[in-house]
Amino acid sequence: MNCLSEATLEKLPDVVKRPSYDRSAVRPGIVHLGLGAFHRAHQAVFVDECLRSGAMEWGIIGASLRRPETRDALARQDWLYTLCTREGDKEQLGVVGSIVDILVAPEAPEALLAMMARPEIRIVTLTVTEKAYLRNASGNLDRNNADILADLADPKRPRTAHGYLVEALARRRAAGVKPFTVLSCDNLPENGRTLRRLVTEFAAMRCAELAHHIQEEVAFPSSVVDRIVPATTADDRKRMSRQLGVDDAWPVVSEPFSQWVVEEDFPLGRPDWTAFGVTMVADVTPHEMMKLRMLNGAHSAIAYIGQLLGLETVADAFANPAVSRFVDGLWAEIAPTLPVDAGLDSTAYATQLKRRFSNTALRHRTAQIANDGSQKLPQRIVSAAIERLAGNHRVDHLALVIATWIAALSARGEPPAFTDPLDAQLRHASYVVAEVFVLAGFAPHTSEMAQLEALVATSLSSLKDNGVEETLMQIQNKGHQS
Ligand code: CS2
Repeated sequence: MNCLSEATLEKLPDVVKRPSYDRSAVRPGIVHLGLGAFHRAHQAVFVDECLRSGAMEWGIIGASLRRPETRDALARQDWLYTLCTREGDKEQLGVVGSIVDILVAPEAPEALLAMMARPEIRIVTLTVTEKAYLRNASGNLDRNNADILADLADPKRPRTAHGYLVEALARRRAAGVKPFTVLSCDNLPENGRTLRRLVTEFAAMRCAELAHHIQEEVAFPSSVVDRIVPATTADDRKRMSRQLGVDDAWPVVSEPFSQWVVEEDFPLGRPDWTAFGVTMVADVTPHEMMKLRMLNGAHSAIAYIGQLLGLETVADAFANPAVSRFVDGLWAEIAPTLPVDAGLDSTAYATQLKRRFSNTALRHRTAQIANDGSQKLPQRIVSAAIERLAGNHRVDHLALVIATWIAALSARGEPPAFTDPLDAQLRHASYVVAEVFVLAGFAPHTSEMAQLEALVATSLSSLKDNGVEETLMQIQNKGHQS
């Protein structure tokens, strides 16, 4: 079978949407760091819409910070790939053309730095995942991280996103080129401000003046991204290639829903995203809290409970009434912690989430979401629990999510079904609650944190003594009594 490429686009079935623009006329305007499936199903699709409207100066140069697979697969396809959106038995295929080149950072650090320094690059977007922000237990830059130290020693061959951003910004400054806007698209609270703080801290280890320049001159708008994008499987690839009539070695699968809320701070301009469904705001905080706590918080709960009950996907787990009732109880604890003045409706949001979590066509594996819990739970679960405890409110469900995380970590087989950057230390600590709290940086040690730790320990004992289903049932009954 021929492979997907510019040459085979015209052979695709009529129902498949494809780039309607002349891709040879697209000029790069964005560099994206962390070229995973999420970027290709989200930001690249919004940019594709802009290119369709004729704004040809916003092509994306994708950069993989680690592995070459995406570049290797897409190089044969003129960087084209298919996005398949699925819900129930509805499926829509479209070819995305907004990525115009891919660099693999470890192979070509100089090429990536040179690209980022070019004046026509006005935005650098990132999806590098929570752990790549390299925060220590207090949320500051982990100055002892081996990659950070390597980037300080050899700034021309960075390993970290911080290293690339700082070296590229230094080169632009030296050449009198205005800084690009840095747009974080990771699931972190205040992702732009957080990244600014970490990058400035890193720059200060190189040069105080450079740190000052970044602090004062570089825009780091925060953004909230949302689209459920499970890892693509071999079955997906086969199915799509069959439907396309050509081979696509690297397609992506997602739900139809897609949301992007972005703070308006782009000194060098930006694509006209608002015309294509992006919400531009002055402050993303209310959207961010709702998304991180309601969606991602529930996702983590479903992932760990699902792992403990042997349920493979989110839809499988959510179809279990004990799990969906638990999630309702969790949302009831979370909703009052959300800002009220932004006019966002958490009840309508929860109703929409129920439908999204029930999408059986996605096969979003609980093991995939279970990864990196130590990096995810602070903003998804712990912060809401602490706020509630400070107001003397119950946190049974929030505490149980943390307990299921610890239980699922200790019950992983070999090879482990999911991993965590703290694995070595967590194993060493034998998954004892107090030690896990310290390692995961669930600190500072306030009275609320001590209370939470005690509640998690009780929940963990219940999981061990009574089993998962019985514990879920008990929590439900407690809710009715209180
Ligand atoms: C998930 C997210 O893997 C995870 O931790 O919770 O990737 C989630 O699917 C996205 O944030 C949805 O927008």
